[in-house]
Amino acid sequence: MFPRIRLAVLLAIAALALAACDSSSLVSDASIEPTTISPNADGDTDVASIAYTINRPSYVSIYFVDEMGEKHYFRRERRRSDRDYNVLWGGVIDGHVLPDGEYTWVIEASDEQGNTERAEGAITLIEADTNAPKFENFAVNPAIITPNQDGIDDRASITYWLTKEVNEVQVYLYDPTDPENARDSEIPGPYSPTRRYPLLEQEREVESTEPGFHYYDYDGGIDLGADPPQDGDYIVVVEARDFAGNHTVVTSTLTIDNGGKPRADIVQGEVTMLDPGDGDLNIPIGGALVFTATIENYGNVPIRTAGPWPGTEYRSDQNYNTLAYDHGDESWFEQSGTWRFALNFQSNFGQDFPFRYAVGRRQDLRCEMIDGREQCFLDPGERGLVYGTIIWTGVPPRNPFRIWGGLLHEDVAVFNNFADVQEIEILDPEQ
Ligand SMILES: [Ca+2]
Ligand SMILES: [Ca+2]
Ligand SMILES: [Ca+2]
Repeated sequence: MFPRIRLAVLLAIAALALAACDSSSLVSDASIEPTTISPNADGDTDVASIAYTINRPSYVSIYFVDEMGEKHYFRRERRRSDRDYNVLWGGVIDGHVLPDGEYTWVIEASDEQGNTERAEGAITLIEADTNAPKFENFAVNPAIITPNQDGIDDRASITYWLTKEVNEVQVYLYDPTDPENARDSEIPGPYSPTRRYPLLEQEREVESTEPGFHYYDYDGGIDLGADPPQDGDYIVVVEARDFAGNHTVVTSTLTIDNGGKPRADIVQGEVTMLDPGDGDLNIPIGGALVFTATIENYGNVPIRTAGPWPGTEYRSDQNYNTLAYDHGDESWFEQSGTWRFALNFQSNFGQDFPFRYAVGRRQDLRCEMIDGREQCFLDPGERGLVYGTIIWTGVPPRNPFRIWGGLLHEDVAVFNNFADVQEIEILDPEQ
């Protein structure tokens, strides 16, 4: 008797449960508030609050149907567990504010069995700011850079005119072949790479978010001491989002080649100097000081150099600039990014490091024509031999005096300054 009653009760409960299940909707209590919004970032009814309840685990889409019947998806088939939801919507779909008009909002839920239910209502958009920011005259120049501080194509300029004030601007490079940047198909909306190389705008009066002309000077970060991104093809991205939520992206390409921090030294810091007449460091007026040194490129990128060439003779009243004039060779003047070995001395009241030389003989270097000019490089791992002669035409104000070597990276740094300091004396036979 008892078991039979129990079975009947159980069956009744099961039937009730099934009935309840069938009759309870997937989505309930859906609403949007307010039903008119003005998405223009003026702080007044810019966003609507969308509330709804999911009663069984479902895939939920939220979209807006315009007067032409076109669907604009805000959420698409997102997996949702059973609970209450509340989300804000400011009129933005895929980075663009929808234009003014009457829309039908739809919240659509589908369960695992393929049952689909909808809740819907009306929302009106007025005074919508659909004026997306624009980057006019966006340009990346040149398209290939060699960020290695040799003064040739070390930097790219990225320029554009921003048409309106925005909330946020981002400018960055990314490597499209980097697995870290693989597109996640689960994440909707604009592609957003994970590993970025952000660019900083030059300091200037106009903030990056203000309308007007903007200029980024990109050197791979090398002047700040960072190693540039490894050689390869990169995508340059500039993106902005205005206060209403309009999002604009422009892209271009930039190739990095031979990028890296140049590194070179005077080998063992050694500079051999002597009076070739008798091998000491006492030099009669009109006599010579000869020197030799070896330079090694121990970095990963070529270093650029220029004459005067090893073997060049300087008078002590000359310097590399006067020699450049005398020889009519403008590559001998100071040049940004050029490496030269040089001698400097105490009480030298002229040009700093007046006696400059290429960091090797021609046979130590690789020379090629670039933009119509011959350029010479000491390649990574190579050594260059430097030697030369200084004829002392007079007695310096300080005598005896110290003289030493240095490795100049012109307009960047002096390396190995005070290498092998030695004291020499100029002898005046009249005294
Ligand atoms: Ca508003
Ligand atoms: Ca370069
Ligand atoms: Ca001597």
